[in-house]
Order: sequence, then C-alpha cells, then structure tokens
Amino acid sequence: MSKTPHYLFPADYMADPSANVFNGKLYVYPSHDWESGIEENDNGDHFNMKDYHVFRIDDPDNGEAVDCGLLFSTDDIPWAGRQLWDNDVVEKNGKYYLIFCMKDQTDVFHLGVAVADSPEGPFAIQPDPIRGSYSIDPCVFKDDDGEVYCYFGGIWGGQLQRYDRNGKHLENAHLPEGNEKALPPRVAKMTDDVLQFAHEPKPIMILDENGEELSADNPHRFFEASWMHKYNGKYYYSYSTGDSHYLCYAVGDNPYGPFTYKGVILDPVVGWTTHHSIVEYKGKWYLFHHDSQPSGGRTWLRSMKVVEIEYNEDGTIKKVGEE
Ligand code: FUB
Repeated sequence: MSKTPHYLFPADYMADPSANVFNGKLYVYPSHDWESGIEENDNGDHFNMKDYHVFRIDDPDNGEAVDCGLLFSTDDIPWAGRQLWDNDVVEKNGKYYLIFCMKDQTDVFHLGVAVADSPEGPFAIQPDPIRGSYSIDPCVFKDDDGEVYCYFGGIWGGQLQRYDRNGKHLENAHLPEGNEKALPPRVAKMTDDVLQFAHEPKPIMILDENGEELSADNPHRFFEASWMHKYNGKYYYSYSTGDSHYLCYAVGDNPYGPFTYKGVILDPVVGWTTHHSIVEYKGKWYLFHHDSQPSGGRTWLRSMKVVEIEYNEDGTIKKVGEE
C-alpha cells in the first residue's frame, strides 16, 4: 500500500522538522517560517526565522502536531545576528541538547547549543557558538555506545563553500562545478558534555557504487539538510540535493562513513527547499519533511508533513509513493 504524506500543523508555517523520540514520546523541532517581507535572493535572506517551537505528535499516521510552546528566540541568543535556521535535539545522561544554526553579527553562520532538563525546555543557551563551527543544518545523533555526533553543512547560502575540507576559511569561496568533486558535508564527535566538538570536523565521503566521490554536476550530490539514523546496524546518512530538489540517502558501516549512495527517498516537492528527518516510533519508520503547497508555492513559507516509510529486504528504503 502506498502511503500518503499529511500535514502536521496547518495553523502555522514550520519547516526543517527534526523528529526525535524522548521518553516514549515523539517530538518535532522545526524552523519557524514567517512572512518577514525580505525579498527572495540566492543567499536565502528571505528565510529570516527568529524563534523555535517544539511539537509533540501522538499519532503520526493521522494526527496533527501539538504545539508545546516557544523554546527561545533570537533575542535570547547572546551572539545572534539573524536567520535562525534548522536545529536538532539529542538526549545524553538525562539532559537535552538543542544544537541550532544562525548567523552572527557579521553574517557568518555558526552552530550554537542550548541545554534543558526536559525535551520541552526551558533551554539555557550557551553564551558562545561551538568553537570551530561553521555553516548550517546540524543533526545530532547518539550512537548505541552513547557517543554523540554532529552532522552539518550546506552550500550556497549555507556558506559551506567558504571552508576547505579541513575547515580552514578560504579567502575566495569555491563552488565546485562539472566533474569536480562535490562539496562534502561534515561530521564531528561531540565532547562528553555535548557543548563542543571533540575534534576538527571531518568531511563525509558519499561514494558511488565504484567507490568514487559524487561529482558537483551529479543531481544526487549533497547540498544541505544532513540526517543520520541507524537501521539493522547500518548507518543511514540522508540529505537534500538543494537545486535538484531530492531527498537522497547513502549507507555506511560507521558514523564517519564513507557512505555509499543508495537512492532517492523523496522526489521534489512544491517549493525550492526540501528537508527532512527519519525516525522510528512504535515499530514504524517515518519521514518528516516540508513543502510549500499550503502557501501557494512561497518557498519561505513551508508546512511540515509526515509519511510512513518502509525498507526493502536488502535494507534499501522504498521511495515515498512507490510500491
Ligand atoms: O530553513 C532554512 C534553510 O532552508 C535550511 O537550513 C535548509 O536546509 C533549507 O530547508
């Protein structure tokens, strides 16, 4: 039976949904879209978000999300510039760590951390960004051994092209073209207190079936929206391809990769961006994502959706809408 995505919160625009199960409850941490009046441009200035809410979902098959309230806004962040984009939350030793991205006062993206005793907050924001952090779209993943990894990066407006593979700032940003290797997303293990990177972020290799890195002109290469989940002992790294508008995934044997490209999870949706998370809840797997259909295609006003997904026997993921 083909599953059909449904909207989770018709009352307001929410995007980039990061779904997590904490204490048996399913929570979603989205970006909060609004009409700020900023003109659309290639830098993504029109994505001018300024606060976060957390939602609980009791019935992902049919139900709507319940708004559990405002978590914090840019006014609460000591180093804030503008554009509070994607975030994600991880639990470690009974505390909840919300990792977010936003621009500082010089318009450079960094990642920040906020800590709470409950998944619904209140979250206390660290005074400074994570040292050595850059670019956007953090996903925080706790492995079975308790170690936490942060996946991140996004090209174009997400500024990843301003850094080389070792994180060194480049004087002249370079966006690879044609058969040059695509820009790789990044991963860093977090320190035990989940407040800093435990080492310099490493590039993530996404390889084709011949073991070659995907090239810049491959419509399935990485652009933004990292997500990590584990299924049957394998590490599934999924991401958005940005300007070709797919959600794709690649599979590896450890949190650092390399990951072998496996396919498309979701075809392009209404709106320029596509962004997602994948989580298991009560024995079923769900893809959370967004589109701009309810706003009539205004790409900065997105609505979150959910659909059940299934795996084939060989561990590949069935594309949404295919039998
Ligand atoms: O929501 C702002 C940006 O749009 C996100 O950081 C990207 O992944 C894209 O969804």
